[in-house]
Amino acid sequence: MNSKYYMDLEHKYGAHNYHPLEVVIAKGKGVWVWDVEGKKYLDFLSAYSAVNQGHCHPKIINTLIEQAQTLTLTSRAFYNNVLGEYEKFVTELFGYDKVLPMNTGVEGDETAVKLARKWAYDVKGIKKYEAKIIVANENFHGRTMMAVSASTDPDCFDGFGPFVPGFEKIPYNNIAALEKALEDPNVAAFLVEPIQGEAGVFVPDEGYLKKAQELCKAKNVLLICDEVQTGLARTGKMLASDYEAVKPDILILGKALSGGVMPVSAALANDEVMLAIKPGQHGSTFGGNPLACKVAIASLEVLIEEKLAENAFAMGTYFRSEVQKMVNEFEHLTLVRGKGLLNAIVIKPAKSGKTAWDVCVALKENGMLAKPTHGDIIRFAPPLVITKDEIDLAVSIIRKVLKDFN
Ligand code: IF1
Repeated sequence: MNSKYYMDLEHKYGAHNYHPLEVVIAKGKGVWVWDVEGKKYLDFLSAYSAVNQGHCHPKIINTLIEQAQTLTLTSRAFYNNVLGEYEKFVTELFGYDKVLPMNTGVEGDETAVKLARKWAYDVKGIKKYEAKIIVANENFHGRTMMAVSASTDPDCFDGFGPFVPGFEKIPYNNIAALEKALEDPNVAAFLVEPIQGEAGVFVPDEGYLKKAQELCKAKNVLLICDEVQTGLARTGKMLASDYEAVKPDILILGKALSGGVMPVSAALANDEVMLAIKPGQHGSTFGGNPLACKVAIASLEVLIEEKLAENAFAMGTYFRSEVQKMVNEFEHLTLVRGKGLLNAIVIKPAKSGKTAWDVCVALKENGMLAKPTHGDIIRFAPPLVITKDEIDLAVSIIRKVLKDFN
């Protein structure tokens, strides 16, 4: 069976809600993946930052196998002997009183929004149902109706209304706009990504998050950080909010919380917020299952033991400096930006009509996988276990492709 067979199969029997690059991956190890023909590629997407620890990390996979042979799911109708251990580990690691375990990233966002609304009515004293959540333009929080309603991207929301009310949209990286929006006494929370991922790795000005936290605090408004993509060592610190010593009132984690092995997400908060939700008011069949909990502990331990935040910082700094040399050299490469190993380049379309998509196709042909976004942006986010030699190889592939791009 060749690649074409598998692509045809997906196309015929699967919904057309994605437009994948034409490569069929059959195996992964560390920063490398192999297609069904056996060709090897450097993975510069990491499943959208879910495989920060590298593909099929042995410690995580061994943990998975062991727990899968013992107990996988009990539901939350009963206690299990792993959940508490995980809850203690993750709350102590991030410094919160409590955690609410969910599965996908967007469920973490949903949980945070529900927590903020409940807290607003029960603790802050906002009149039912007038609570507002401030979000930033060009945000990405997932695909549910709540996230779609909070979105300003027509691809996300157009055609899917009626929308969930209660979201106030303001420009990102704009303190004056936040200050103005916070004048409304019905604001419960400000939900924000420390770096906007889907928007094209948009890094806000230094001090933005810190100032936002101060303003929120002054108005008794919760700061919710969506670190689903930026968290867990991706940007060169355990959390992107660590750069500004900001501890959000609600922290949302996902993706790499399982090393890309299964969907595991979490919302963390202190008691004043977390205890606003009472038994029976929120949950999920799979949230907090023993398999997910064991895998999450192992995934977090790998980040710490292998110093992946430090490696992401060092390799990211080196990668951007190498790519910056090419920005000065190649007309069609207009900029590189990012933090740690969450980076993006912007490609000016060629006279021939070629775009960032064609750059990604050429990268693939040369053994490197990356995906374009918004037509002209390419995200570069390899697993954090990447070495300097592998960065050098990636840089040489990018150089070769851009040299021929016209
Ligand atoms: C897709 C981008 C990445 C996220 C933040 C929550 C979620 C995400 C900050 C939801 C998800 C994804 C989902 C993926 C594409 C993707 C993405 F291109 F949209 F921007 F990562 F770069 N908060 N991000 O980035 O998490 O429910 O998906 O687990 O295919 O939609 P989820």
